[in-house]
Amino acid sequence: MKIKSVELIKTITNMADVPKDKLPQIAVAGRSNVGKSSFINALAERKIAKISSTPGKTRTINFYRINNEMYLVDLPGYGYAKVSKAERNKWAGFINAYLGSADHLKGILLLVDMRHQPTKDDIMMCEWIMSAGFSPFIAATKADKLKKTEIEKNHRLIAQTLHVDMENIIPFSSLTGLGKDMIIERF
Ligand SMILES: Nc1nc2c(ncn2[C@@H]2O[C@H](COP(=O)(O)OP(=O)(O)OP(=O)(O)O)[C@@H](O)[C@H]2O)c(=O)[nH]1
Ligand SMILES: [Mg+2]
Repeated sequence: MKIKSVELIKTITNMADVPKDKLPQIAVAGRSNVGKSSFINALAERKIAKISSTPGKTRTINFYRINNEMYLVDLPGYGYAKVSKAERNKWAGFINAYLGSADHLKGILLLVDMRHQPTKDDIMMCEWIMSAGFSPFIAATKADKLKKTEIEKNHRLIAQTLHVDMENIIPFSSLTGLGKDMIIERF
């Protein structure tokens, strides 16, 4: 797929507002601050999604339409400790409700931070994705912060930790665009 346009169509806080048209949806999931909104900006080649160095920036589910062909869905991040438990539970409930029931959800792209071993939350999310019948589709973000040898080492570590083949984990950088074309090809 060649990306010609990226438009923010809808920002929702309620399942009733999920777009009802038939376009397939691919959700972008991952820990808070891992780079989900930056990933969407890298695809759009402009700052369409709000990003922040403070975790917990995205607090709604945002639907970006690509070329009138599909939606990329920017989700709030999980695992952010600095919000109240009640608020965290509210987000988790909302994310789960969306992932568990979106009729047109075609895939889930899981983002993990390439610099570190995946967290317990990452492992849980990955297991959930596979148990829900989606194929593993993972991008390892912030690869620009690693040397080539570290990229290779961590690529293997992430694959082992998540029990996913290395070919389904794509080293990615929203700064350099590394991995972007490989990811788009799989949409
Ligand atoms: N060096 C580098 N920094 C990145 C990359 N991706 C994201 N960042 C930085 O990481 C921080 C968080 O990025 P966001 O895109 O807001 O992360 P998010 O996953 O949307 O976070 P929440 O909305 O809080 O869940 C920002 O300071 C980004 O500039 C990357 O590939 N390389
Ligand atoms: Mg975000």
